[in-house]
Amino acid sequence: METIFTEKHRLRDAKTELFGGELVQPHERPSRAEYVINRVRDVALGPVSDPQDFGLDPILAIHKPDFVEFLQTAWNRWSEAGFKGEAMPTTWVGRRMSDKRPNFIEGQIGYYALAGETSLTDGTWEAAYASAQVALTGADRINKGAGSVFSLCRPPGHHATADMYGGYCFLNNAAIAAQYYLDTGAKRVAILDVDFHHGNGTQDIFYTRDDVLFVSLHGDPLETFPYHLGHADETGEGKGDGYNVNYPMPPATPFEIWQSALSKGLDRIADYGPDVLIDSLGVDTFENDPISFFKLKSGDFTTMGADIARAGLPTHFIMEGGYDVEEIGVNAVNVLQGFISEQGK
Ligand code: SP5
Ligand code: ZN
Repeated sequence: METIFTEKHRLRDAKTELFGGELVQPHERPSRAEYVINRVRDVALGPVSDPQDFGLDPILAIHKPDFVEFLQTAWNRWSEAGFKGEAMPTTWVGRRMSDKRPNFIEGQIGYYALAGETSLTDGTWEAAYASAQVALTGADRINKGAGSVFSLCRPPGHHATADMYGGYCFLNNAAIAAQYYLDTGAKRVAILDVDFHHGNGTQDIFYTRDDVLFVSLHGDPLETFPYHLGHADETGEGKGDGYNVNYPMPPATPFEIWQSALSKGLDRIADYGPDVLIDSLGVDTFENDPISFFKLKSGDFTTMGADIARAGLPTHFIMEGGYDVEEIGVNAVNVLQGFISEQGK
């Protein structure tokens, strides 16, 4: 399997994450991608290629122009305003408040942030842009006939909505890739999100549409981030009714339970009959992940990959979360190796 990767991910190197009332080193840090690419190379998974540049248009097919311009300019406007630290929100659009966009950068951050842990910094836009190109280049490979591809995206994307950032995400790489498939001839795309956290951004982007099926397995949002979306009764709206499927699961969920939800999700995807399957691949379901509460073991990720391969679809793996530990490389690549060995059968 080919991996698409760029060192430009390093441009996203925030010093701060607001965590438990302290500013800590971010869990979403450059070493994550290094662990994964090193493992890809150690096991000789396949070639590693730089992304091509597909420009802004496929990004603007998902994200609102004012939001993209905000991401492009936020850091300079924040530092020019004289603030000393990294840029983070101190206000939100609370219930029954106005959705008028403020002029001053401090208010705009509150307007565009969906969570407060994700600091904006110099280089964040450049890294997020490059990460989206990594996803788009993977989509181009599938369009040219590859049976599978791994877009080693960093920063991740699935929490970003059309016009909000947060949860360590700025541009929704999986959504951008899905739209690109539709705009280049696909009729239906399925997104299977196996990150520990609910993919609220991806759900929101496609919630009223039937050309993208969104299936997510995640920690119950009553107990964990992103807290305010991801319940089982969110099934889509209008034309999208029935095309959003959530499997929230409680603390300490072991692989056996998780795998039975995966099996149901894969059945729904098979009924849908997509042209391509995107897998939002977070490995923060791991038992030792520092911010999550599922109990998957390293070997379970191999089984997961094999289960996904049995869907028999062109499959585009897009990296999402998974934190702090060296096993992130082993676990992510275990999914890909499990996929390949099942495909070879
Ligand atoms: C892409 C992705 O996985 N984003 C996750 C963003 C999570 N941000 C909030 C983290 C808050 C963690 N609280 C942990 C409590 C541990 N006991
Ligand atoms: Zn996650």
